[in-house]
Amino acid sequence: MGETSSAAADSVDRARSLLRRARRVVALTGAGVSAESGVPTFRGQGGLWRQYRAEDLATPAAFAHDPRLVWEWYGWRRSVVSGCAPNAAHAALASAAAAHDDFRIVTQNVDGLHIRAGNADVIELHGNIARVRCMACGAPHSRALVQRMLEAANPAFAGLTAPAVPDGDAHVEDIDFGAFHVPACTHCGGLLKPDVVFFGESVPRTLVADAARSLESADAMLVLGSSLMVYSGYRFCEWAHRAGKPIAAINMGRTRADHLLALKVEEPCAAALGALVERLDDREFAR
Ligand code: BV8
Ligand code: ZN
Repeated sequence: MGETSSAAADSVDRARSLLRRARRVVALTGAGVSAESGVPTFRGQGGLWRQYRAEDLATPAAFAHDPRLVWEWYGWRRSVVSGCAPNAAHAALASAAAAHDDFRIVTQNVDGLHIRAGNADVIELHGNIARVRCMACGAPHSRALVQRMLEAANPAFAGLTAPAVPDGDAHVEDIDFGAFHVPACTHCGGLLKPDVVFFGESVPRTLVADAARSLESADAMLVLGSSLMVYSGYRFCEWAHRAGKPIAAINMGRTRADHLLALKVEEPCAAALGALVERLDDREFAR
């Protein structure tokens, strides 16, 4: 177990006893789970939405206005994520989900690190930047195919990587993105977009229903590394609270659901989660 302060060790114990009584658990994760892998968060210190405007980069209107800029933005984020590895928090969650099929992970993250940590059936509410989808017919396209199409249509961009720099700004060579050709759907010629849910788009109903079913049969909910500022994540806490299910959070700083939490551990996810899940087997109901 990584070092956690004594007060935190005490709240980890309280979270552990809350979990000990739970037969089924749903864990909702956010950017804080990936922070220790080096993936930028959104609203905390150095957060992406503190440096960039989501309205310019992550809404349908932004994409309609300048698809090249949005492609560049997700290309940069993909290059940052591809240089990151899952951390101990992802590993702890993957082992808990592997050992207990009644331990379900629902994530707001689009970095794919839960999958890379071995958690195959994670529910990715907001999509995954490694995937690409057609805006018109919804047809999925493999990253590799799209990369080939991007480079064929944009020889000047071949192999372009936008290394992340400490101030979070992507310094790309001064290439004229105005000449950038956005790839078209191989089925209907529609516009291809990174397979993420833009602000203002709805989270796919099938994902919401799947997550809601898991929450309905759960006895407790964990919130891990999320400010819960985005309603599509926060509403699960409202549902859990209304159904009388206790919610424990591991999060540094305030969350939108602080008033709904049974308890909160203000420690980094990697250390606190390792401690929390190592005893999941002690549960009376553990198989
Ligand atoms: C919806 C993919 C119904 C994209 C994301 C029209 C335009 C604009 C907005 C709206 C709009 N219509 C409706 C909205 C509302 C909007 C919303 O809720 N806005 C909020 C901000 C007020 N919601 C939506 O648009 C959603 N759809 O409501 O559908 C609808 C449909 C049409 C019309 C009306 C309604 C869709 C939301 C999905 C948006 N896409 N991601 C991309 O990533 O590029 S969500 C976005 O926030 C992020 O991408 C991220 O996935 C998500 C959640 O953020 P967090 O994960 O919580 O991250 P954050 O940085 O905030 O917090 C991290 C926490 O961890 C911090 O507290 C930090 O202190 C802590 N921490 C850091 N390190 C650690 C740590 N804790 C522990 N350990 C550590 N080591
Ligand atoms: Zn299409």
